[in-house]
Amino acid sequence: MLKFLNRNKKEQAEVSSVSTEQSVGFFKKLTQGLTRTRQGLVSKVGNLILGKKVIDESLLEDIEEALLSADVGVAVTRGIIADLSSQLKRKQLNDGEALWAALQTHLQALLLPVTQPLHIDSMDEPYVILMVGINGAGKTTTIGKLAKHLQKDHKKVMLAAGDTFRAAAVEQLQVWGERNGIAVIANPQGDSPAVMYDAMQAAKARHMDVLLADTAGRLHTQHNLMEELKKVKRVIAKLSPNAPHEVLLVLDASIGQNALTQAIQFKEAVGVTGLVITKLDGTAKGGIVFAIAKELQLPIRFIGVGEGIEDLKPFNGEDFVAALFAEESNE
Ligand SMILES: Nc1nc2c(ncn2[C@@H]2O[C@H](COP(=O)(O)OP(=O)(O)OP(=O)(O)O)[C@@H](O)[C@H]2O)c(=O)[nH]1
Ligand SMILES: [Mg+2]
Repeated sequence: MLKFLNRNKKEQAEVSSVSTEQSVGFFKKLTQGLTRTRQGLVSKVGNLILGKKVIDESLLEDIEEALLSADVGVAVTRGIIADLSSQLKRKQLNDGEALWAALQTHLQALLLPVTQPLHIDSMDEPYVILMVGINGAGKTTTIGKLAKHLQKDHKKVMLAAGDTFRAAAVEQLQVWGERNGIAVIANPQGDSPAVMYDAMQAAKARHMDVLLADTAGRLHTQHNLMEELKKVKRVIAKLSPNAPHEVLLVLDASIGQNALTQAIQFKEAVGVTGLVITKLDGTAKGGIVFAIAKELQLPIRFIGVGEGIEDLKPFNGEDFVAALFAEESNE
């Protein structure tokens, strides 16, 4: 149905940012993963545009509603509509195709500043990545996927079982360790700072490139748990002054605007350096990525588009928007 609006879009995406066979598969997976958000946001907007002969303010109002219902957020939506409205006044949006293109351009521009892939370029051994976030956000799963991603990049990776609260947390991480064929440092008697101390020493002794540290899920309101996280950071820094090199906040996209609130609170409490947005598959609230980009101004390092080991993708705003606007495939 959106074919005329998407003319050349697929080809463009494949030429501009997707050149190798591997990245074609990547783009396909991303497109599939974003299906529900595309249906809730882009297809809705596309249908609105298709139904109108003239582009006018009332169409922009309908688009505004569609953006808001996909969790794009008030601030981003206002910005987009104000922009489109002024383009309309300047007679730059004469047809549906121009409006469609303007919307994509605006969305891509929003994601440009937060498209900053994780580069593990430190001379330190190991490069330490601390995973934080609320219960069930996807921290442990992301560690499992990230370990795979880093190993493909020829990095030697070790895991630290820093979630000492939940009964099955260590076993869950050990399963990911086995899947990746890598060591998991745990300490059934110790608290999280003690585990991290052991893991740092083990990773140094075995010349690991990267140490991925799991932590227990927590809310910013749980004072003792937030203090524990600060202590974990101090223990790591004592053994390696620049570490942790990255504090990755894992956010569940399916909780929509709540993810934004959590992120603001974690950022203030523990100094987040990057984001992972999980569960973009199976949610229609993927528009939250735009709100997060605008409000937090933190690099979005990776996105999760499934539960499998391959379902973590380095974030790229241009690809993300291209996948959102891609034609529905029947494959
Ligand atoms: N569909 C989908 N599910 C995901 C994704 N990431 C994680 N999950 C699922 O979300 C659930 C929670 O993931 P965990 O990794 O255990 O979350 P956690 O943040 O470690 O949770 P706690 O340890 O309890 O704080 C699991 O069932 C995962 O398989 C994703 O990108 N897509
Ligand atoms: Mg966990």
